[in-house]
Amino acid sequence: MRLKTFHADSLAEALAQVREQLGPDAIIVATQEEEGTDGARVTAAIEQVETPMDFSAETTSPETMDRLIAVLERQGLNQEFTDAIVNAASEGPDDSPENCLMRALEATNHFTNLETGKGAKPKLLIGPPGTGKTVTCAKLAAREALNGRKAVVIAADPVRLTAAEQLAAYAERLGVPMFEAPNGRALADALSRCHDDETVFIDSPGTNPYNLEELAYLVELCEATDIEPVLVLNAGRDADDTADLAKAFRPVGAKHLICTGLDIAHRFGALLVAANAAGLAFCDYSATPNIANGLDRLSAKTLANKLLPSGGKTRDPLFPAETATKEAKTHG
Ligand SMILES: Nc1nc2c(ncn2[C@@H]2O[C@H](COP(=O)(O)OP(=O)(O)O)[C@@H](O)[C@H]2O)c(=O)[nH]1
Ligand SMILES: [Mg+2]
Repeated sequence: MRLKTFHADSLAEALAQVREQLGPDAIIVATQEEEGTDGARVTAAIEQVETPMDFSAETTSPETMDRLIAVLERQGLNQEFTDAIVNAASEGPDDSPENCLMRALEATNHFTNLETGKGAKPKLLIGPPGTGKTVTCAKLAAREALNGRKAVVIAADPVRLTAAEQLAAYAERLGVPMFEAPNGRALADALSRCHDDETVFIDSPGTNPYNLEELAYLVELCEATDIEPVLVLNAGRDADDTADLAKAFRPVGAKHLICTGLDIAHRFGALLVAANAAGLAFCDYSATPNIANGLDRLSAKTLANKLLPSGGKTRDPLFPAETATKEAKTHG
């Protein structure tokens, strides 16, 4: 059985698409008028012709698909992106729900590493106020230091407020050099004093991306020198709001997204929708305010595990005590 969802301006058009793409034998599983629009959504299923020797024709089982749909519905994704994941997951072969979800996430998102070390571009952390930019800056520098590499931090704040002091305190504890740069020219000057083997992490002020003057300051920093902006967004907002924010930051040119606050939210769909809407690749995530080991790579596998916790069976390295307690309760 293969499931597929179709969107169209009317129910009749969606049904016509079903017939055209899946043929006359397709079974209509669900139809839905789309809220607030004249559009319609139709989910249809088709029995696959049995070809026992052709394993590539295997598809995800209806039980697995039901579990995935139920999980995704709780994640605060919007309908369009839920459908994209469901369609990708239904492409089989059948596997555990975690693996099907992982494959679907890989097919619908980009996952990458933030390049650091010799020759890597300086990273400028941008985002709305309070998403964890300053702390993330310190975490990135700490990770370099823990891996035996050199890091430098720069506070690029036009008005020297407490933010620079916060970063200075982290830099001192980490033993990494820190500069202050209140404008593009000062940033270019500070960067010219850094060495090729030092990865530079630049903290920026909390920015309201709907305020063009604030956004222009970030663009000025990026134009002053060859740096790589990285968007920092926290979990816990509404999907469309998070997507609007991510899109509003697009003029700055970030290609990577660091997700924070995964320990204080239960729904991560908004981050998926935002990354997709703004064409951003997931790189690292944070689920702790702690600086040391405060970031981890956000792979499709990690994200699938976050979206689909397997009832305490999989030990989350970030919450070992919690999962251990759950297991003890289950077995004891
Ligand atoms: N629980 C938790 N707190 C975080 C995380 N990331 C940042 N914080 C906290 O969020 C607050 C704001 O962080 P800060 O870096 O100052 O945000 P900024 O305004 O974007 O620079 C601080 O109290 C951080 O310790 C996270 O992943 N989990
Ligand atoms: Mg800050």
